Amino acid sequence: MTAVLVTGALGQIGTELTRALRGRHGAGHVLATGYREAPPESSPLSDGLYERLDVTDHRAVNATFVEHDVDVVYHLAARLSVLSEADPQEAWAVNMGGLHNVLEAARTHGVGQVFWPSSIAAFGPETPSERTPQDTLMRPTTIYGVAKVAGELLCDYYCRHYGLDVRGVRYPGVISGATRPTGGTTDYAVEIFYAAIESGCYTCFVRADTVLPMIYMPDCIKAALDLMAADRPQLRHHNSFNVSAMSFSAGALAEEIAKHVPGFVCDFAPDHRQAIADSWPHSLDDSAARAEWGWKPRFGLPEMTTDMLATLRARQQAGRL
Ligand code: AKB
Repeated sequence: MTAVLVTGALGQIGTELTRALRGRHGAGHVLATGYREAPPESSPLSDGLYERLDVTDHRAVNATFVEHDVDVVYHLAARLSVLSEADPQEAWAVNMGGLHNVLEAARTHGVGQVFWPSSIAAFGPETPSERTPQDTLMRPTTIYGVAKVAGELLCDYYCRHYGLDVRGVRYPGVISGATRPTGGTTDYAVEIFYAAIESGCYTCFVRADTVLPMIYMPDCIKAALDLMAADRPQLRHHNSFNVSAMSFSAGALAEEIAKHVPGFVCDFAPDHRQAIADSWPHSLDDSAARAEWGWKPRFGLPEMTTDMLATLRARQQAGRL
């Protein structure tokens, strides 16, 4: 019997969240699903159940819930911001259509809990950009952000109208050393580490003074698991908590890496992704998450940088970078 379903399990967050969930519940109780036929043989997910699942196909989503007796869902399948801008129609189908299919299946099959991540992309250029409040003006300008705001409202509706226990956080850019992100604006904050290790130089696609909120993967996973474990009556917001861990400019990140990688050189050649980055906040006020379910991150810029470089160097030495 499977109790926990993860969609988008082969993605940056999905890979590590699935591993954490399997550590807690046992590999046989966590079904990893993704758009690909199967995880690569080297994937850390090859130790447990995996099925192909297209979240835009509502019949397939329903069949998965029935067949595996799903009780808890972590719905991560999505196109990130840059890929979404390249094909807004497909992005809407996957990001909104997929969420709607999962919420409907959860409602009709009496699922206990759903986790769905929103993002800093839910905010827009008119949002206060320093210590962005939990409840504030949104008005994003990307299709990815529009789907995040609509998704937050849809989750609120399912929570209020059907009593479905849907929870989620607004993730900042996520930095991690196991699976590379694809198609996101904050990908530079991950690519820069690989480049530092592999070649000692990087050309960053946003300006040096671009400041964005970021979170390291262990804190990203902790946020999801802590929120899902919180007592429901304590939650006032449910599905769109700001979570903050660190905020830094691309230039400051390059300088921090250079402390560990002598001679590291970073150039800056902003492209079309700069406009997306400029529409997002610099830092978040996460006092609601701290007050309602005890959110507290462990990693700041120096700790994250040290850990990322150690992780990637270990992978490089093992020939698995
Ligand atoms: C992206 O850059 O698209 C994502 C996000 C901030 O949601 N990492």
